[in-house]
Amino acid sequence: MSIRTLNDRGVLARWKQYLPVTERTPFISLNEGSTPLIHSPKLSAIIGRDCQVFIKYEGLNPTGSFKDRGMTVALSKAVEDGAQAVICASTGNTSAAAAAYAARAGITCAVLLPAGKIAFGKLAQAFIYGAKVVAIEGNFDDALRLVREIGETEPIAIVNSINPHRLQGQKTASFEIIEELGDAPEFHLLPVGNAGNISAYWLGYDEFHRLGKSTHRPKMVGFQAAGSAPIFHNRIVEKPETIASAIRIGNPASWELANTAIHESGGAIDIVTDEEILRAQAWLASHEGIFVEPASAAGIAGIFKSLDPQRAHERRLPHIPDGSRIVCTVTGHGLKDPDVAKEQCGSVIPAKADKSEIVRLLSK
Ligand code: AN7
Repeated sequence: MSIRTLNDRGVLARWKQYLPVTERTPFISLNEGSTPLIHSPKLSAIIGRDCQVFIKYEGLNPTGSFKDRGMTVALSKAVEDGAQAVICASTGNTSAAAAAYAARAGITCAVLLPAGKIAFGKLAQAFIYGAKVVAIEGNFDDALRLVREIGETEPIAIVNSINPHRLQGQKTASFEIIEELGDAPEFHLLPVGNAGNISAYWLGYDEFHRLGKSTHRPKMVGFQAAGSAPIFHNRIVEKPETIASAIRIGNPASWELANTAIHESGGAIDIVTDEEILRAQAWLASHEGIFVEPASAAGIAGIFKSLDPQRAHERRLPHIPDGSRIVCTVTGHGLKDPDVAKEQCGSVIPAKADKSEIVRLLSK
């Protein structure tokens, strides 16, 4: 088997005809993408009326989040253009992906992180992949502003989603979904932070629809954390707060593109509270065996919110017709943020190393 064949599953190899690939583009890849689309019988039953819910499990990408899809394209193009170094601001996952793909490319990576606000697993990744990790006094929005300023004067390529190659790579998730379902779903639900991903999915759905590969485009429904919901409130949030640190963003870079996706598709932007996010995270793990980080559970929390009669007056999710297919992207792996899982659900049963005591305790 040739090495080429072994590496033919990455985003660039699989979807190159839809990506900005030239003869000179190196494929900086870790075989990202092609993630599982998992049917959720329990969520389908909870919604009822013949609706089917599918989970796009992006936590199974090489660095544990959807960011790898965009980063393989961004790093490949940066290397093609002769870059020696890349930089990004991040709430954690972008920095993990940038650091890994920069390591793969053999170039330098610098990441600007809001000090004290990065989940432990993501920080560990930036360290071990060998990035220069700068913790700034400020939030993600401050870090992104600084990255833009540094990019203006320094010889370093920005790999945040303001780099259009990122969204190009991320749109391939829509292609995979259409290929697997045989058509686009009726609804697509996902968390929204810097708003690149909802914009990228819309690009992908739109592109495949225009190519005749789907009969329609889904309604795009984004969920922000209640304390970090600039698009929902239509104003910048100066001090965003949420336990879902990945989406603790007050001034999203792709705000306009996300609004286009939402309005053109007939979708919506809604909010979920930290409590709803944590409940959905624990539910998904304990009922479907899918462990995601808190931010990634926002779409699942949105499904539960949409079914709560007490909240009917405040929700924005459009009516879901009978027989709809609903895809919910869960964006990052649960092991990214072990501390939250431990704090929420970490209770042990203390016991002596004694069989009968253990059996007695377990039968309680
Ligand atoms: C798990 O890593 O912005 O709306 O700097 O890590 O495309 O920003 C992460 C975002 C959802 C939101 N879920 O996606 C970063 C960063 C997870 C994430 C989002 C992020 P966008």
